[in-house]
Amino acid sequence: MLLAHLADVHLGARPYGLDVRESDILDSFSLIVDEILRERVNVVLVAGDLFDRPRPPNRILAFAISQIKRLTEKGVRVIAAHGEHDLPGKRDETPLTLLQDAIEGFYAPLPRTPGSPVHLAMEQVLRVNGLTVAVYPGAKLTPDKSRELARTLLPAFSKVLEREEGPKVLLAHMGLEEVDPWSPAASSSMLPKADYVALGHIHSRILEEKHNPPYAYPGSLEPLNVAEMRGPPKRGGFLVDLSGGEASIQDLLVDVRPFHVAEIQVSGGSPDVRAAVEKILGGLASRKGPRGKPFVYLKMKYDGEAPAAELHRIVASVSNKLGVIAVLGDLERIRASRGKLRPLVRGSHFADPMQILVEEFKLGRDAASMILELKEAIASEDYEHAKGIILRLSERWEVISRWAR
Ligand SMILES: [Mn+2]
Repeated sequence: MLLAHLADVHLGARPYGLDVRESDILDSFSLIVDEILRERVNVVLVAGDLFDRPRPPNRILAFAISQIKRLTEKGVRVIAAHGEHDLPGKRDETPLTLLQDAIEGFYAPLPRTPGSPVHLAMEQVLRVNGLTVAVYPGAKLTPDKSRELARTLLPAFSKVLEREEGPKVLLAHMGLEEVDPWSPAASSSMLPKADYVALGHIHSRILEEKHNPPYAYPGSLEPLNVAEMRGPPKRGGFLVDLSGGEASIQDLLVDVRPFHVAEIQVSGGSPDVRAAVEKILGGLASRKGPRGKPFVYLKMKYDGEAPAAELHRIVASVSNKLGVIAVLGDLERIRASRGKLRPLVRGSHFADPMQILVEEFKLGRDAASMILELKEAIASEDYEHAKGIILRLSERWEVISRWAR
């Protein structure tokens, strides 16, 4: 019994508003499907956030269908848990339940009827190709409610899994206390006895092979923001062999576009900026990978008169010339003689709302991303979801205001 474990693929995401980064994510998914087919995997587990949003563009849905069918048509079974990004706030079909109805061999169970935890757990347990998979139901809940759900549901899963013969796994999109300081739903000691626990939600790569049961987070398939660009560039999933007594776990990796975070400090006019940007990007341009040009996130401290739009133009033109994909992600204006000025993010043609919230409103990135999520929810008239975010924000407000620098 060979499993592939993926999570946090975020099909449809467009980091920094770049078409090329949206395509990178799709290409990486298709490459990992190649790997899965090559390895002759029996079952693929996707631990949530297959999609970046609950109503993905139709072309993204079409892409997902075609890739999943490459697997199911070869007899590979694919089981997905729901992540918060896959869940519309209102009562509605999710993209995963649509795929389940459309593709034979793809499963994404969600509870249909309310019932006791054990009844619910039973409904969420699948038996596929000789493997028992308990699929933790995704739900948009406040942190308190999600902890409450985990407290009742995880023991119920334990009971149901105890009765099963053969290899068994838990598939869940959930933060654990050991690895998630922000909104953990449970601790690793609450995990049911299983041969492997396939998790998603945390975007960094974590493997706790010695824990009983062993659990892992593959991390996001592609870095979705600058925070995810830090750390080792290993991206992909895990290959889990359950043929022996215990899980034997290996990396199942894809080469992604090389990515770098570069910081420069420049003073003077446009020619000085151009020279400095040419120097730093020139040094990185040669670091191509199998996936081509590197992606560079540039942070600039600038002491000079050139307007932000001009700085963005310089970065764009130098990147073109040198064959890199670079964005001026952070711009901080400094003036040596008169101390720090407020960063000028207005008037830039690259108006990153995240940057505005962080730089202008001095919010932490987590708070900023919740506010952006709230904006999206309201724009898509997803008031249930909006309500959930407001509750989360209000519960965390003290923490958030302490984060403000
Ligand atoms: Mn995610």
